[in-house]
Amino acid sequence: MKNRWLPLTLTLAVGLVVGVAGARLGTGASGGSLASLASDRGLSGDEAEAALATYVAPGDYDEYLMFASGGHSGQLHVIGVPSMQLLKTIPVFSPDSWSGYGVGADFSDKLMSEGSNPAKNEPLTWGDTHHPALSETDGDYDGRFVYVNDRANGRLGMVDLADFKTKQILDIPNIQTSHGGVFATPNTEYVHVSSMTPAPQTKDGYAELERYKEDFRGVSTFVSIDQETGKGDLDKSFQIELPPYTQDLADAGKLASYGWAFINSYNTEMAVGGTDKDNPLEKGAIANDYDYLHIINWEKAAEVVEAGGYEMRNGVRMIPLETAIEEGLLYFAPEPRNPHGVDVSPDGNYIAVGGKLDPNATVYSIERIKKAIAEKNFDGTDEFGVPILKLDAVMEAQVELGAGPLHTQFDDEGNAYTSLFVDSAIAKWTLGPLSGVSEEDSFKLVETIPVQYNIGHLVTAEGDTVSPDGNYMVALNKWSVDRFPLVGTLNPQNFQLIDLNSDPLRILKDMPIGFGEPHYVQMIAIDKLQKRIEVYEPGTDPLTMEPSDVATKTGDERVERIGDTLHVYMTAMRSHFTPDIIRARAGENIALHITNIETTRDATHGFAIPGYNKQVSLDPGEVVTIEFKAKRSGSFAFYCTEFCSALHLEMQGWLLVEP
Ligand code: RUQ
Ligand code: CUA
Repeated sequence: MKNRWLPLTLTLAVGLVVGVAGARLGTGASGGSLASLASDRGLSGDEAEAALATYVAPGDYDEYLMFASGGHSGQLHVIGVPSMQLLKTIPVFSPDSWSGYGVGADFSDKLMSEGSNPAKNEPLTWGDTHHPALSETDGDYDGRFVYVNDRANGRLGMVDLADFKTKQILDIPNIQTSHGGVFATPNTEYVHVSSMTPAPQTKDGYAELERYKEDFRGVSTFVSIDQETGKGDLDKSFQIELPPYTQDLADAGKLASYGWAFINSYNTEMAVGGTDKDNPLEKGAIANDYDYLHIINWEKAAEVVEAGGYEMRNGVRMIPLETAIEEGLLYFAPEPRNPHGVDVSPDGNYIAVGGKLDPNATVYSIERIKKAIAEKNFDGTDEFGVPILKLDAVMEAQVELGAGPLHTQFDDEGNAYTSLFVDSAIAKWTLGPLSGVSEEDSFKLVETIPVQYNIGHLVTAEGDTVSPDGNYMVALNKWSVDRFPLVGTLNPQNFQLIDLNSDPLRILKDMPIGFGEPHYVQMIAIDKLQKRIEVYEPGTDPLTMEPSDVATKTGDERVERIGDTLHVYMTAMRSHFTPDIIRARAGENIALHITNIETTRDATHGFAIPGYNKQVSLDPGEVVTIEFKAKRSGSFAFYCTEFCSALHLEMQGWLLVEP
């Protein structure tokens, strides 16, 4: 889709900036023409044009939203495009005191502890979000849910896009770390998470590194998604055991390749590091010329599981490696050593692998893969018995792009865009005839655009769907070097907005990312977010979105002592908590059930108690329970933390804990 604004603003901006049109701004502070404003600000014509192309007027909305992982901040960030403004941070694995997540609201504490398997872990209060995956219907983003993995602990978080809150943290059995293996299948039947470093599949989770080949295994997990709630259901999920290679980036087949999944691997050498200084892990792991693209038939795997072809392992159905091989669920294709991204073209025909150590994008086609499988066109097996498809038989093309190709995204015109980490650039190249490109133009490098600096991922508008929009691309750069003022020794990273409708490509805007290390991002058209609500139905438990058992209506406020717990049923309304004086005895358990009875958008209250490390956010209609032990006696002034009204400062009360 070509952009609506472009022809207009282009003419306007160029015209105005060069002073041809001579139009005047009515009442701007400068009072001058756009041309003199641009020159006063020291902007070139191109820069002034870029400013107009990304400007979202006050009160207007962006066309797209990006969901950006926040790396080891453990959060997800919502960013508008083209304005590149941060709209919101959604806490997933790490506490956030603004929203009260993990510092008081019972539902968030419950969530975090559900995702912390005490048999396996310390209580986890942070995570490393890497790869968000928006839910899909027919291969298109549908705006219902977004999922993101925890690289550090192999967990999956789910955010409901009705209220942009985390609703589930799922601890995935049999894997320890997870990296890029996250994707939603085209109808969100499953969200996939695979292990990164293989984990011992022994009873106690311990194995000697000499037994790496015997005891360690990679695992591909298909988390079954409840279509109503968006939650993963481990009982309906399944895993596939994989050889102990490092399984890395992954993508779902779509349309032509529906039902298939693709995972890159490295360290098929199974190097484990150690004291041999002549053979450190990073050297041992690059010895082979080829690693293996894992080709998984998940649709068939689901049938095999239903037919009983699994064993139970730590509460989840696991297809053993031998079964996966016997049933034809798993094949390998050679890929140039230590590749990085694997990305499926919008039509599902091509699978592009980023070389990382190889200057090429290697392109496979699903047509060739299916044919080679049918004809058993194998080059033997790996040492675990997985059939290896002949490279010649499955490879469609190699396109030389530059140094360090990582990830690939797509537009609506048969083009692919691959990030080049070493070159700090993006290469635009063409797909093949099956994506509507003429034979003679197929698989050609079109142009390269430098970015600042060290790009990891990149994202195009709706770029992982069956129908990308084109329009915009964002480079997610790891280093910003001198792009921003020095603000200490830990520097922001740099998102760069690129105009896909210009020829050659051009950078429109830099956005400093000073709130985490973003890894991957997905970009969705804002009008697809149909599920969003303004306020909760009065008395809603945000975790279930159902009426809460402890919701309180006006006039129903009360205090009840049940067992050794003091239950306080409280309402919050501008500008009063009812009751506002609570008497408790030292050592008593307290459960404050607070209902925000407001029905107006934005009428959020907070509730904080000094000395008890409790702060919650109560959005309109929301019910939150705060549970704690009144360990210390004292007269504690609790208060509303949101400036909600003219009498916000008067919105306070007392917790009197008698000695
Ligand atoms: S991959 S370090 Cu997404 Cu390029 Cu994670
Ligand atoms: Cu309620 Cu401030």
